[in-house]
Amino acid sequence: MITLYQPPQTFDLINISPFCTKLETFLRMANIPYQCEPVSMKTFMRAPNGKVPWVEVDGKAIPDSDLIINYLTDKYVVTLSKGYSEENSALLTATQRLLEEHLYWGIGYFRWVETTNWPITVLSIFAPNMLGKKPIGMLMKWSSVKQLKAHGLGRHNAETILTKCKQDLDTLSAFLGDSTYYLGDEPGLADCLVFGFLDGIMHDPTNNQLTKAAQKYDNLREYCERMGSQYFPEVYSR
Ligand SMILES: N[C@@H](CCC(=O)N[C@@H](CS)C(=O)NCC(=O)O)C(=O)O
Repeated sequence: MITLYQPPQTFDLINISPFCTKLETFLRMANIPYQCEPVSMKTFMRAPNGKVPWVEVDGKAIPDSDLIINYLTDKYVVTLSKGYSEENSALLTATQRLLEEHLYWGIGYFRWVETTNWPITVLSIFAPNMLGKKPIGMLMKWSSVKQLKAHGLGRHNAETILTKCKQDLDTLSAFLGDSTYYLGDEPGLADCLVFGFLDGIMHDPTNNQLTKAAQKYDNLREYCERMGSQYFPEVYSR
């Protein structure tokens, strides 16, 4: 059985980490059995790259949502990306870079920096009964500010960052159009990715400016509800 190490499900979010939601959506879409292990400070020491998610499978610890998906795709002969044309595969890569290398940092900025609600983000990361959340949370906020500055996006003001993030949302919305799924009529790997990020933005417990901006895109909001109801009914039937 695969053990998936990630933050626990909290509030209305599937997971505070979009990479974890992406991976868990993949596991469910591909019908791969797994068990979740909510990450604690003790287990986090075992994270191979110092990041979530990671999995233990076949006696190995594997980090990185993409590496894990590739490993499991080979192991279980998953066909979720097999039907994509060359053009759609290219679109998937471009969308992945947009989400993981740009919009992700916007999510972080509005969760940790722009809002006074950032302690709520801390509550979404750890199990409710975990001790020492406050100092660890402050350390995580400090680290997020530092990483955002290093990335570069965090050097702009909130208005500019929001404008840049809205360009990403415009792009996702235009690609999705009125399709049921991101790259066609059938659910596929691209949906694990896009849904992972949209759930994190739409249901961010800090209800920040980016969340409010995203909720104005009817097709993205409806897509998120559709995917959530299909793959995470226990969270979306709230
Ligand atoms: N490329 C990795 C990215 C994972 C990642 O950035 N995880 C974040 C949470 S969303 C993390 O663990 N950050 C902790 C840190 O940077 O200290 C993947 O696809 O899994």
